[in-house]
Amino acid sequence: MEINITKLSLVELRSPTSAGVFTNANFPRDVEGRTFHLGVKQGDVSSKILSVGDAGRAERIALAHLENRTAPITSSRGFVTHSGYFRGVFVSIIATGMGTSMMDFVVRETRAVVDSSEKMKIIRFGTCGGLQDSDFATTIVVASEGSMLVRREPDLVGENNSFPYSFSRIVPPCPELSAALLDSMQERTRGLIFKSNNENKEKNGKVKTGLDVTADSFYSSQGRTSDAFDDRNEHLLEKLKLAYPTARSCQMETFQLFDLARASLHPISAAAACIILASRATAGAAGSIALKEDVALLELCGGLACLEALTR
Ligand code: R1P
Repeated sequence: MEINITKLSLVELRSPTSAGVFTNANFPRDVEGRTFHLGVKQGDVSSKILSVGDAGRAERIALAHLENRTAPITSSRGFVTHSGYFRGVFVSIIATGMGTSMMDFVVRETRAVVDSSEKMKIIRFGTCGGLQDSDFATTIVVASEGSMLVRREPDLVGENNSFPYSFSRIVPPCPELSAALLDSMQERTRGLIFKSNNENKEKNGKVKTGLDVTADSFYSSQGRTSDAFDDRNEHLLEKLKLAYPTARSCQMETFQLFDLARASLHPISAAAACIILASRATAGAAGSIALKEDVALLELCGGLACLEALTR
């Protein structure tokens, strides 16, 4: 079949989830009010949102804990919005994908379709690397101390020994929501039986608080070295720990959530927790990598804790 591409507008090609015609270049929506990237409109999304990176995690938590679910809204940009009722309260679980830009879309486009008079609560529940020697993989880190951003700065590449990374200021979570999340997380993960590291049973699934580090790359700005790129990051983790001794988790979205919640002119409360998948501090030692069965258990129990904190 021959397709005459000139008959289709570029916008139609980019927006298979929607009616296809977008207005307003400043904040594009289709004629029914759906946003350009998440494909959601007013009424689709709750003011209480659980954001997770992984689409499978979002679906598992939604299937396990939500009742009277509406059909998931899948956008062509990789977002999936699940909505339903948790203990009688309408909530949404959004598969956000990875990185600060994806979190930016989630926060701005959901804020745009939730009534501006309504206060929003957003919790991120992700996975991360562990930065403290004392933390086993499967530890859950609640970012009670806030989050800071590590950015790769191409303009700083200069002489041989230059360090092309910047460290931002710290942005705190909403203290009340973060305290509620910590409380529920401790409650819901107490007494779990893990498959891994039976000799160190008591170190698995601990809930701890600390400072989160959000990086703009999984590789360079998280200190993963490479023979294939000129990253100049061999001393990144060491510098980070010197500057931020309580840094505990390293992942890719939380800072953006906290910073947009701070900047939002219509109120958003934000908090975050992450499961340590691998310890960057004790790489190679016993307990430094989580088993997938243990992560699956923590996803469901931790997801429940997040929903409880959102709906308290
Ligand atoms: C990288 O593997 C991804 O995993 C972490 C990081 O923040 C990044 O998104 O979180 P999620 O498991 O929520 O995606």
